Amino acid sequence: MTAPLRLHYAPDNASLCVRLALAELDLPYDTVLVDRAMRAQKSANFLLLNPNGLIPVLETQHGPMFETAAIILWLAEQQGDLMPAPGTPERQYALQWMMWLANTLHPNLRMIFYPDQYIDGDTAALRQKAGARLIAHLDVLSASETTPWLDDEAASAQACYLGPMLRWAALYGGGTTWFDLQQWPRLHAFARRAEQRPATLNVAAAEGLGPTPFSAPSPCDPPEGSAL
Ligand SMILES: N[C@@H](CCC(=O)N[C@@H](CS)C(=O)NCC(=O)O)C(=O)O
Repeated sequence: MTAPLRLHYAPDNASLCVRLALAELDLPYDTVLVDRAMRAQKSANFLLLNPNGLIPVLETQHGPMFETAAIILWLAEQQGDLMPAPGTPERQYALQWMMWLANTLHPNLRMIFYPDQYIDGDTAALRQKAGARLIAHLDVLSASETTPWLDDEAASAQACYLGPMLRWAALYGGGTTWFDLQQWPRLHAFARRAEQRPATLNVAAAEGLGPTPFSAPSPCDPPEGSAL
């Protein structure tokens, strides 16, 4: 790594997934706060880094990179074992689930959090439909036999991505009681394991996520910036 990595982040935003990967890999990095209260993600300077106006961006020695899953996969190529080796059956399924997290679960959550970015007018029906779809997605994930990483002690790229999404689903999907992670014992056990990892404890402290950030999240209380 020739230049320091620089993560443009806001507390409890998608940058959290990248931060977890950086921490798991023990890679040094700097952070730059994106001030969401000022909509800094839509500022001219930020749009030069990510023309989509979305957090996160990771600046590498090659330039700024956006898209959470791509960044995590790129980091996994640099060092460590967040992804199985190329050519293995384990990698086939790890890639499958990374794309599912990025293309299915994450966009579904975005429709719940930002419905007005998807339709004009009354957004209640969209949020309700996306909420029901989220439940169905978690049913699929929980029942899968190609997800050994859900039951694994070890860190993985998928775990870095999923942990925060379970948190956001509970916190920002309509209050902490709109769904109960314990309805999926396997996902709940995953969340309990993931939130006790040293890397998660460090990142949770840095972003004020509380003691049970994935299994029983409370609103974040960050030392700087804001989640929304
Ligand atoms: N597909 C993008 C989505 C990122 C995303 O949704 N970021 C949110 C924060 S969690 C954001 O920037 N929201 C602000 C906005 O939509 O203006 C990725 O995976 O990086």
